[in-house]
Amino acid sequence: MVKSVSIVALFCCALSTAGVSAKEIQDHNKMMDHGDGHLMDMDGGMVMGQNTDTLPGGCDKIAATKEITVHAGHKYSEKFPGTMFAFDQQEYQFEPCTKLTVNFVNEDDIRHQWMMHGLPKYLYPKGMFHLEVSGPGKVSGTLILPPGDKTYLVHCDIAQHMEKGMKGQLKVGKGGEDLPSIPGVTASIFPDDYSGKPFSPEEFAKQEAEARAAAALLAATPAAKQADPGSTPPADDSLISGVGVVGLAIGLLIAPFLTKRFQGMSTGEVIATVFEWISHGIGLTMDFIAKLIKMLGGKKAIPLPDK
Ligand SMILES: [Cu+2]
Repeated sequence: MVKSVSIVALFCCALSTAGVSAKEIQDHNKMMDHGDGHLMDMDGGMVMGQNTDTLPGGCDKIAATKEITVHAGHKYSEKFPGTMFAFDQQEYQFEPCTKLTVNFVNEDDIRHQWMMHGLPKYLYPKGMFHLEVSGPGKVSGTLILPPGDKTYLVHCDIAQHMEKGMKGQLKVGKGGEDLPSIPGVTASIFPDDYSGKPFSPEEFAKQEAEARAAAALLAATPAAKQADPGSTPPADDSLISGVGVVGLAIGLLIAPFLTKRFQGMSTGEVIATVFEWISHGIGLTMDFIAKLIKMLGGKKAIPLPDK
């Protein structure tokens, strides 16, 4: 009797161990479509910014159709000392205007995301394409990559997951400038310090100032070369009026920003972005005018009746 009980106990024990070691990946393939490329289910699966058919401005046709599977989990961080989370791949490259399907597999018992930033906002809400799974599971989404050579950040936006290694870069065409601190791909702006010296705020501030100055120099260099000639008045003294000087100053101030903002964009995308700004500006002005009228009108809100 004792023997048979112990055999049953052993059998149950073996079964439960197998259940723990073999992680089941739930396929989130029955999500509800909320419209605007947003799909969700009740089990923590989510897709945002899905676009299967609208061509981004500047794309004549879908250049290629690709499908990748991205794995995310703690175990992929093991090859990068000092990290906790990672994707199985840190760099991707595709032809501009590629229709890309991403199968995102989360292998951890926590929430992870594969979020792509910097996409054109007229097509992707907040410029994002976003896949998310809570716990071990798989979710799939599709987008159409914009034209132009640009490097996009992909990361997990759960607090500290990117800082702890879950990030990568996706290059469209030749890509743009490399992003910093992509595990195994690029150097960190602020390298980890294992020297054992006590933390010095002055030393840190100095390093940070140096890094910022270097970044500003990098951003300003192409801007100076490519600065819009229209913003520079001709070298005729009589034309340098107060307005001219102010205009020049504003032009010089915003030139690096504009150059950086429009880098790698097609004419269509630049126009779409400028229109987005103008419509936003008009909206703000209208709001302001409405508030002003309300204020000048002096009509107070009708008070709630006393109980
Ligand atoms: Cu994560």
